[in-house]
Amino acid sequence: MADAFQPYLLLINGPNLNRLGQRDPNTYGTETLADVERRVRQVAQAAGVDVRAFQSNSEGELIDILQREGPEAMGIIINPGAYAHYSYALRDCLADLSTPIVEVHISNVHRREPFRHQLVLSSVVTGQVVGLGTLGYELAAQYLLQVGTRSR
Ligand code: CA2
Repeated sequence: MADAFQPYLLLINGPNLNRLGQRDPNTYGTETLADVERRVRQVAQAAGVDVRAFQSNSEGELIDILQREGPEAMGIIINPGAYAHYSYALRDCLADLSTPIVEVHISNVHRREPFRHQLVLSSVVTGQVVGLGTLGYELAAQYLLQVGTRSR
């Protein structure tokens, strides 16, 4: 007999976020990516939901993961890194999904360099959490767990 389907959140981190906690604590805090993934897992597991976490520095790999894991996910948390500012390929990929999506930015990109003010994924995501540090990932998970539980 086939296993019962286990609901999961998809947690995606883009380029350079593997370096979280290694430098620039004033901008990105002191937590590592492993810390962030652990915190999101704790929130999800309390609701009986798994987390599939991926980080990649490559745009194509991010798109492959989203195409493969996105359609069946209960929700997607994505910090696209700098791709958020210019990747129309990632935008097309997210626009193709009907899964709820929360875009997270650790720093308040609107208070930083002008090139970071443009967020090209805005109109294809459900919502954004910007500038609340790594807590933003946890808040995104809480939102997606509530929305997903309602629609299940
Ligand atoms: O604020 C965010 O979460 C960003 O998505 C982070 C990206 C940046 O390009 C975006 O404009 C805003 C960069 C992540 C770089 O992360 C590092 C963290 C620590 C050490 C080195 C890189």
